[in-house]
Amino acid sequence: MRYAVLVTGPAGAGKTTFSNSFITHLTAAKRRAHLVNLDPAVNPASFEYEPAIDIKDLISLEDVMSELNYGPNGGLVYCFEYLLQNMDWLEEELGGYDDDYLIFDCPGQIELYTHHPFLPTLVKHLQQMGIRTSGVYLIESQFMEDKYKFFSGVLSAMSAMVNLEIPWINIMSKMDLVTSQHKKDEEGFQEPRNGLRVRRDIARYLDPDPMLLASRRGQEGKAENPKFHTLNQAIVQLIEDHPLVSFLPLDLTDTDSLETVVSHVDHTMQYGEDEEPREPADMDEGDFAEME
Ligand SMILES: Nc1nc2c(ncn2[C@@H]2O[C@H](COP(=O)(O)OP(=O)(O)O)[C@@H](O)[C@H]2O)c(=O)[nH]1
Ligand SMILES: [Mg+2]
Repeated sequence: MRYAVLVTGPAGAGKTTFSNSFITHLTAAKRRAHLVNLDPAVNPASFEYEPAIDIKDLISLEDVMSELNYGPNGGLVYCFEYLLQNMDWLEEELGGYDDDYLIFDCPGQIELYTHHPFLPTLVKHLQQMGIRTSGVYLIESQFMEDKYKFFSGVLSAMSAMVNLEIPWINIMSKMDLVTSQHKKDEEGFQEPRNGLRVRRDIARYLDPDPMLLASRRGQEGKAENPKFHTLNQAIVQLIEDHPLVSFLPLDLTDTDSLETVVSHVDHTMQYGEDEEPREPADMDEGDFAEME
C-alpha cells in the first residue's frame, strides 16, 4: 500500500524542513519514505534528502523564466500547468515506488490553496492510482502574535481543506520559537515580557476558543474598528461551527512532538490497517542486526 502526504502551507511555514524531518523520523523507525519535490523554486540546499521525484526534472523555473520571459510568479504557475498536462510523467515516476510514505513537499503559492486546479487534480490522480492521500497544512507559530494574522491563517487552511476534501491535519510549526521565548522569560534573561501571555495564547490558538478571539480589543489594547469587529465576529462564528480548525503544535527540536504529529498522520491515513503483519521472514538482515 502506498500513502501520500501533501505537505502544504504558505511560503516559509517550514514545509521543506518538516518534510525532511518526517523522512528522518520514518527512516529511523525502519519505515520506507520518499521525498517528492513539487516546488520548482526550491533551493536544493534546503534538502537533507535527495528527492526521489523532483518536478525540476520535468521543468525548471529558470528555463521558463529565461526562455518564455515569465516573471517568477507567472513562471511558477506555468510550471504547475505544465505538470498538470504531463501527469503521466508523475505517474511513471511514482510507479517506481511501491510501498509506504511519499512525502510531497508542495510549493507555497497561496493561489494553489485557494482556487488553482493544481492540487485537486493531483489528488485525483493519486487516488486513481490507489495511493491513499492526506494533507497537512503548516502555519508558523509567529501567527499567534496577532489574531488578525491568525484569522487569515485559519481561513487559508480552511480553504485548502475544503478544496481538497482529503483527510487533513493543521499544524502550528516552529513551536521551538515560542518555547524558547518562554524559557527566556522564566529564567529572567529578559524583561518579564508577558511569559504568561505567551503561554495562554498558545492554548488559545491551538484549539481556538472563538469567543476569546472575538474580544473587542485589537493589538496592544487598541480599540478595534467597529466594521472589522463585525467581520471578525462572523469569522469567529465560522471557526466555532467548524471544529476541524484546530492545530497540532510541532516543535522539531523535540522528538516527542514530531512523533505525535506522525502518529496523527498515520491515524488519519489509517496507516497499516489492512496490511498483513510483517513476518520475520519478510525482514531483511538489517532488521535483525538492529534488533540485537
Ligand atoms: N526555529 C525554527 N525555524 C524553522 C523551523 N522550520 C523551518 N524553519 C526555518 O524557516 C525557514 C523556512 O523554512 P522552509 O522549510 O524552507 O519553509 P517552506 O518555504 O515552507 O518550505 C528556514 O529558514 C528554516 O530554517 C522550525 O521548526 N523552527
Ligand atoms: Mg519549501
